[in-house]
Amino acid sequence: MKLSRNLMAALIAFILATPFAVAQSELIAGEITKVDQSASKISIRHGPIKKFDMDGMTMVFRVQDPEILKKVKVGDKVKFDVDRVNGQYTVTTMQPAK
Ligand SMILES: [Cu+2]
Repeated sequence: MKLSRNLMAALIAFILATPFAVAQSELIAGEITKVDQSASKISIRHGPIKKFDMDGMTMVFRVQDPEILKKVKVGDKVKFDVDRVNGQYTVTTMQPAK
């Protein structure tokens, strides 16, 4: 009885902690260096991207939604998230950095 209660407590702690860990590592810091509306591409000088084991660099990303490109301009500091879509690094969300 005591063991299963401890197990339950551990499980609950794990479940509660997990979304926070994900949320914290989610967004990447970056600065826009080029916006290409017609190709739906954007160049970003970005910080480290842990999930792709990537250091900071400037590189070109696809964007999932072209609307993202209308809200940013060269020089903007942003927070964004990236996924691999059909083998291409693709920006899925972007917001102004505070
Ligand atoms: Cu990169």
